[in-house]
Amino acid sequence: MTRVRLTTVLAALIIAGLASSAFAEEAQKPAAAPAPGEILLPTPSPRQLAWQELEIIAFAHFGVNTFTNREWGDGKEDPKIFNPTEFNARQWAKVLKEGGIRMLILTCKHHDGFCLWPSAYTDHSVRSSTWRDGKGDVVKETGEACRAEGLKFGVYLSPWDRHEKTYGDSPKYNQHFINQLYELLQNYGEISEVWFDGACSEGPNGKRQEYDFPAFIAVVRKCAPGAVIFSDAGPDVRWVGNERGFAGETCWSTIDRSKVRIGKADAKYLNKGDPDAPDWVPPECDVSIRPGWFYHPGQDEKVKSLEQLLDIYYASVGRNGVLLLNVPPDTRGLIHDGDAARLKEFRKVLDETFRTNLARGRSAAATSEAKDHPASRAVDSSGDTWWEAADGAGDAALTIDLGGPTVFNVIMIQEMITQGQRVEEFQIEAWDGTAWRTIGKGTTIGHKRLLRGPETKTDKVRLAITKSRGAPTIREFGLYLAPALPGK
Ligand code: FUL
Repeated sequence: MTRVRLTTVLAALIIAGLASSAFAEEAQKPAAAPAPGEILLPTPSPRQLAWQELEIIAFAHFGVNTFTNREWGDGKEDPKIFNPTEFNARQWAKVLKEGGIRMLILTCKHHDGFCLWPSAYTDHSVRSSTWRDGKGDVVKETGEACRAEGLKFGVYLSPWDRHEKTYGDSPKYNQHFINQLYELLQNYGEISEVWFDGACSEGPNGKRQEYDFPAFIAVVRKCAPGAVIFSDAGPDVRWVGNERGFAGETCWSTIDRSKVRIGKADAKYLNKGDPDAPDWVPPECDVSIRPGWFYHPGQDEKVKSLEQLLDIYYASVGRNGVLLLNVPPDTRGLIHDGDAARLKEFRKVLDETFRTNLARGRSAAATSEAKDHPASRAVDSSGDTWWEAADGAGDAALTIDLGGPTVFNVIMIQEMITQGQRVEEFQIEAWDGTAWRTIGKGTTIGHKRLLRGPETKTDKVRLAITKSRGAPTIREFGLYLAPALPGK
């Protein structure tokens, strides 16, 4: 929590529901009541901050569906069909690393119940497959490959299990799921994210399974305290409300978790977040590089274009989210050449775009400055420092003198989110020699806000924050010149 003095909003708006929490184990210590004219803003935990810095992470959907050419298996698949001919997790990790991706989340068990590790709690796993005479372990090799290439490793364990016969007998299946969680979290090195899908159904007994999410979360906290937990309702990171990879134009890192039901979430609420809510649960934007989540040979020509990937990047990372891009391995157990080549192109454009911050080290001035947080801190390329307007200044501007005519077409703004998310409305102006001309407008900023536009040539740029909960904090401000895309 961070305290801010208000000038533009009423304290009562924010403080409502502060202590509410969907999961008791996560409940925050009650904060001291704010002084009149002050509000308390939620702030991220260290594990949430580390996750947000990753910016682009990957999903690998791999399992029996890869071999049946389906998206959802029914649990009746013969495990023998799982037989990748050239399985090489190191190739996945290398391709992803070259794409600038910082973590890989593997579908250790999808809805069909087939386990990519030799679980002691079911026969429906790699142990019963043809692959390596049943002696292989995809989770082990993938975790090791990630570590060898410097990637973090995360696990997707589907609560919905269409194979397991105890599914629907709620207490029994919850214990089964917990047993499998323990296996994954205790035997495969450091796990940095655990992904809980909300899908739910009836089991063979005709009863609907009731998942014990608080118990699942407690196991993760115990075995992998550094891991962020994903679900519709967090507790650490939330679904963005669509599978297209787009966060809302307005995107708050906060939601009220007690209002979100996992598997039945209000997608619009998750897409935008909720400025008046008590829980810091930023959005993770999942999308596949192909139409399907699993590999289908018929989709080899349907890998997303460079333009589509860039649109997704600007609408996810550029709107305060983390991009979770699915790159599904094929029946050989390799990432297909087409997907690998596209990732390389994508990375090349991002590297070229963000190599040189044209505002870096330029002279900066602000309408007001808090002690120790002068305007220059917004252009010093340090992630640890920030410009902050003087206490209570909810309407503030930062002006950068570029030292001569400068051309750019991408603007980057970051708030110092350790201080909470504050900015509600801003505009960017360029000096045209006689007056300030507005070249971009937006609402929230959060960890990162990117605006793309036509090329602007100017020698002075101003970030005017027109509405904010307390004094705005700007960690970094950047101007970039993105290259023209091939063929454009
Ligand atoms: C969904 C699942 O049903 C899809 O198969 C996929 O795993 C996606 C990421 O989540 O809810």
